[in-house]
Amino acid sequence: MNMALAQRLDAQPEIGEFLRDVLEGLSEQQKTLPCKYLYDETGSRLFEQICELDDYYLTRTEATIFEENLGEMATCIGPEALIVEPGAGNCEKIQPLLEELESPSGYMPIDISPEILLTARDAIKERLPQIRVHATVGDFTQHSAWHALENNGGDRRVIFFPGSTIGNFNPEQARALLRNFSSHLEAGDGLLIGTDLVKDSVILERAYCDSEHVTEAFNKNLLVRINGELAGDFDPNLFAHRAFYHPLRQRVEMHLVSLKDQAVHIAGETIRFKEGETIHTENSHKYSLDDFHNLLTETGYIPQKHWCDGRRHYAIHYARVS
Ligand code: AVJ
Repeated sequence: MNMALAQRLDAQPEIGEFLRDVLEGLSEQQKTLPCKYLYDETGSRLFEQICELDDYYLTRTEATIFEENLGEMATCIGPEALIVEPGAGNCEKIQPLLEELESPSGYMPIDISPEILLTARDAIKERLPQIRVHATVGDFTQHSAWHALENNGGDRRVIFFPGSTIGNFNPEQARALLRNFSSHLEAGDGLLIGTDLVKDSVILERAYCDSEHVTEAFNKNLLVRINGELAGDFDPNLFAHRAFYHPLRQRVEMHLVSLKDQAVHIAGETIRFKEGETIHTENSHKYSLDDFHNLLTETGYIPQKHWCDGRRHYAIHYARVS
């Protein structure tokens, strides 16, 4: 970022984190935008639509693994656990497990989207009125989002982190995040986590470049959001959605490709794009069972058990804090 802009941002902290992150990301050599900003209200709804797509096997496969193994998972977790769900979104995935668990002591969803989270909290209160729900609005990668957990002394805590959300983090960040999770837990507490597995790149690419173009709309919504919230003038039609599997990095990368040389303005700043230049908007890392097992062991856990679908496309792991 140039000095003048850095100084302006420092002088006006109220411009906000979103603008700062956007201008910083777009001034890098490989332009990039943090993927957490994909999930505003529209983005969260588009992501829910992605989960229904035939091409997007992840959500459906994970749901099947849950359905088939709920009993075993509940046994691993044990009675009277407080379930904490970072990035809970619509809080739908946890419900069958909450019903299966023996007298869970509570449920604590954490999410950056207050609209979705508060609707979800009400839905849970209706379906499972006996369960204490503490919804926390916040970014679970920030320390402040975890404050509520500190007042929950006695209970055994289990972090529920489904959906392959861990895939959004590069290996170094994933290590930091898992360590951060275990730092909020005590020995014997648990982690139930879903990971997408390494597989044929055709299947992977179809999941992120779906034939109904919902992922394209999801990706471009980031530009629409910048236009609306930060006085940007992106023309989403002048960018193309691109998603590809990078076998060495073991991840699907999502980009927006500029279709011509162009200049875009955001909050008075000018950002230039060359034809073919991309904004890197998301990573979705894929793991082998061994990779993930090692990652858990390195970050303070003892893997207890994992469950896969028949095609070995996806895995759910249960680990205890060591
Ligand atoms: C929410 C991170 C699991 O990486 O599969 C789906 C997000 N992006 N399609 C994923 C996503 C494009 C998704 N996660």
